[in-house]
Amino acid sequence: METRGRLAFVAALVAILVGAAGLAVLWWSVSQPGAPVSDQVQLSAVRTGLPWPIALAFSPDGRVFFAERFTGRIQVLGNTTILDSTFFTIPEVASSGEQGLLGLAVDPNFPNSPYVYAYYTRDDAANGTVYNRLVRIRGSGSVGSGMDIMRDRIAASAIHNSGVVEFGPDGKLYTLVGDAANSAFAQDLSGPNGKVLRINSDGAVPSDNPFVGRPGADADVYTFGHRNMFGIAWNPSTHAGYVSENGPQDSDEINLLVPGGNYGWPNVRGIARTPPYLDPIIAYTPVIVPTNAAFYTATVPAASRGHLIVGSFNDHRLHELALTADGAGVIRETFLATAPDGILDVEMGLDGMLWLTTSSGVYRLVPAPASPTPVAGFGMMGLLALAPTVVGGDPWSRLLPSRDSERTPPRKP
Ligand SMILES: [Ca+2]
Repeated sequence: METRGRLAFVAALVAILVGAAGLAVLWWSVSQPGAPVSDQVQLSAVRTGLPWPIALAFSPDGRVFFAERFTGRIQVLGNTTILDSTFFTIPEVASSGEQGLLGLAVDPNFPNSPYVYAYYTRDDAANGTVYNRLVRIRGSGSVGSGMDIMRDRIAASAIHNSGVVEFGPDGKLYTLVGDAANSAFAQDLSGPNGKVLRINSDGAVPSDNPFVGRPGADADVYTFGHRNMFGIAWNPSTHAGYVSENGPQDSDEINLLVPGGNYGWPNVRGIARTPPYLDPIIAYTPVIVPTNAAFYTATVPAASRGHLIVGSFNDHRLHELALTADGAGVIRETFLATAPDGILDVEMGLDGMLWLTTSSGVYRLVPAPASPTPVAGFGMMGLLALAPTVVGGDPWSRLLPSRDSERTPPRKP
């Protein structure tokens, strides 16, 4: 009996140790940058070692364009046999703080309508000034042949330039413009700063823009009262639009766009319940530095379909938001994956996969291979199978400023 009791004690001890080891591996697994948070998908590197690929744009002809923030290059992604190539290089790109080549969009009818749109901070050294610009580059075969200015001399600053450009499901081009560190701009309808702009692809004002005909208003304005936005996404079913917005030391926001809506900056921020200002669907304190976003339409995980996926520069995670039926609230937040560094762009690719970029790489979220059968009830082998598969270091991030110099630098695990 004594021996049996001792054996039982040893067995119990072993079970506890195995359990503790299993939990330790679980903790290790989910706390590692690069470790997938969902066990059904994992990040797969498309390119690493790139100089700040800040924006992706998918052409209907299958090409994938990406913008390099500091070089001004708009690149076309190659494949295993074709090297990446340069489509166009924008000259005189300013590079202080949050400046640079910041946004990229391809015409939805490309190449029949052969335009690639970009937003950048121009270092106009000849005139001793710096400002933001929206331009379009005419495509001619595999290269761009020239650049037309769509919107010029948008006030710039070292911070709060925003700069994301994307076509909406209505075929209009949306441009996110930050307040250029002058918060009064955001409530001033006469100019583009602190606004979401909406224009036709040829630069004309859409006749149904909310401030058309209002004396003194900039007719390109779609929404106002914004601070510094790094992301926009549309629900593919309802066509509702959302922007991600960076607060100061508190109150990052995800906002549901309503034409003509006033999102409060600088008078209120976060969930303020102060009409006429529109509250975000979710606010974050402490801040996460939300970047670009996309509605998830991939097949795996099926439970994530239709959710709003938002990248975070600070915590490197894809935040997954399940929204209420009316799209105006968040039911729950989970995490779809963790990137090896701060996330910049987030897009659904034409291959049906979610793509993201960091300061040095382009990645796709792909279905994970089936895990081996878990052992000992703690799934250690399965968890080990989920260990980071992402390759490539990130030598650039340490050389670069925070996305928002008002803040402490983003946390690096
Ligand atoms: Ca707000």
